[in-house]
Amino acid sequence: MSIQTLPTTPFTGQRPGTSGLRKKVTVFMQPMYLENFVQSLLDVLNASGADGHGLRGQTLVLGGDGRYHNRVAVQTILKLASASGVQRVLLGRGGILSTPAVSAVIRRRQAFGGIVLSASHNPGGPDGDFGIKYNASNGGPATETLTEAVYARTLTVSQVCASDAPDIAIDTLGVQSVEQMEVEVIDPVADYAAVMRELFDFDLLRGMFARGFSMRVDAMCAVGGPYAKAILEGELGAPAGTVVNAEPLEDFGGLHPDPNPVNAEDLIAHMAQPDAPDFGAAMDGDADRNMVVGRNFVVTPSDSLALMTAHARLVPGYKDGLLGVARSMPTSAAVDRVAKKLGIACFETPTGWKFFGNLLDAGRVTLCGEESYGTGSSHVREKDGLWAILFWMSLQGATGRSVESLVREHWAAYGRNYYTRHDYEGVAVDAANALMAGLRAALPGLPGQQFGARHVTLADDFAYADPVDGSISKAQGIRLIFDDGARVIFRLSGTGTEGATLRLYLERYEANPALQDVPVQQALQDLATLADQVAGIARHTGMDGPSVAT
Ligand code: G16
Repeated sequence: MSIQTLPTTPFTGQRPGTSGLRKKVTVFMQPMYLENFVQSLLDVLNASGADGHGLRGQTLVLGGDGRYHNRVAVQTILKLASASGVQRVLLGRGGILSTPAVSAVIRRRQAFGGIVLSASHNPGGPDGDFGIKYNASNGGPATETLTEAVYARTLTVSQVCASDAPDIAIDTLGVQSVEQMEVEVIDPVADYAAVMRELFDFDLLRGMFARGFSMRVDAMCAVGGPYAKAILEGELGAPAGTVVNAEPLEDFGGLHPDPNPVNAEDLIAHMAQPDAPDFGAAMDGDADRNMVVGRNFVVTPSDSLALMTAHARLVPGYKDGLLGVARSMPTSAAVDRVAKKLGIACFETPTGWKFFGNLLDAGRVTLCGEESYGTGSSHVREKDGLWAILFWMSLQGATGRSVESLVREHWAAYGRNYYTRHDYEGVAVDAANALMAGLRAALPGLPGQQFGARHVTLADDFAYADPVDGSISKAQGIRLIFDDGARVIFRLSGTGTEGATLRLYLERYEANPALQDVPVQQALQDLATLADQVAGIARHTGMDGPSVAT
């Protein structure tokens, strides 16, 4: 075994997006593509490490969502890490670790950081997507400062250092080595399950299943399966078969592992049947997203965050109340109303879980959430699908109420924020950029303009000043806010791998309980029309409607 130095030349386009570097598998499989990116990351970490020691003597966590190329990439990364002075790698067995589990392991084992192999909810398989991201010692996604430094390094990287050691046995628990570096293959579930036991009343949940509480969790053939099976069926006594699509497959069984009503249609269909279980839920590819479903009743992620905030004290881990809450800008303002009533701070951040990290670290917030089916708390520094499922199960156990009645009670108390997201997928990049540029140019003329019964009170390109480190993030999405509180938001997705995806977020508030049961798309139709009027969506995209409306 020895360390080899291999010459390389930079690839363009290795700038991480909303959550890491995501590309087609075929792109990642090009010789040196992954190596260049990982070498750049290791170089930056070596330059930035504490005490000037960089990665020397440090522990990294490594694992992924099990998608195609995961197992090969793990071996490649181990060989590069060993050449970079890393002392120890904690590797999930089989190369498997969910995103929240990576975060939990980093925190519990006080690792230097972790590498997550995932393209999240993006489809997998040889023709699908692959991805890689770095999480720091707080367990959370790397800051923009770090990802920009890595990107800069990818533009100049000229050599890769790697061990020529043989592959290790990633399916066998225990300690092996690559050169001087120890690799401990760990149980991917153990650390994560320990965190869940600290937060939830497992006896209460066990009692619910013992009394016949029924549940269907769709793991979408992705990494959440082993976690949900071990905790729900193994530890809490849920009947076998409660977790479906539980085995992680390299191509997610052909599913699009994005837990929304469109892609998790099988779960929605089950929950609409007369004998539907009490509670339904789904998770995405790397198990950080969640969708909560009652009997024939889907909970929007924004409402989920608002309800969790309102009832948090019912869950043992949050019995002393919340320090504050945070939501991404396009997430509905439902949680703002709850925070106001509770007298706690509510922060509005750009899209991307990384923006919550500083607030959580500084003890300014306890719960966070996003419209993109993500909720999480200070227990880790990622959103967490199974945690959200256990939280909602706990709320049902503590109140004896169904998902639907909890949500309807919430609307009656706080009002309803009707909310939808329209995705225009596969738009030509130039057309999407032209649409956004047109909107930006129109911003100064919009405040005060009248659209039907509403007029615009604020029109801007959202900028965020991090209240902890003062960093400024500009151009995070166009907001139109109206005098009745309605909002229309436009931004381009930062997680896709083909063309551009325009996201249009529509929201309006309804205080009157008698008017809270209108079908969502109908309730927001006038705002969709207004959005097209202002941005020329059909004109720019050539599409007469969204590809997905959730
Ligand atoms: C990632 C980020 C989330 C973000 C989401 C949507 O989720 O972690 O914070 O809300 O992307 O991003 P976009 O609208 O740019 O596509 P995930 O689950 O893909 O890692």
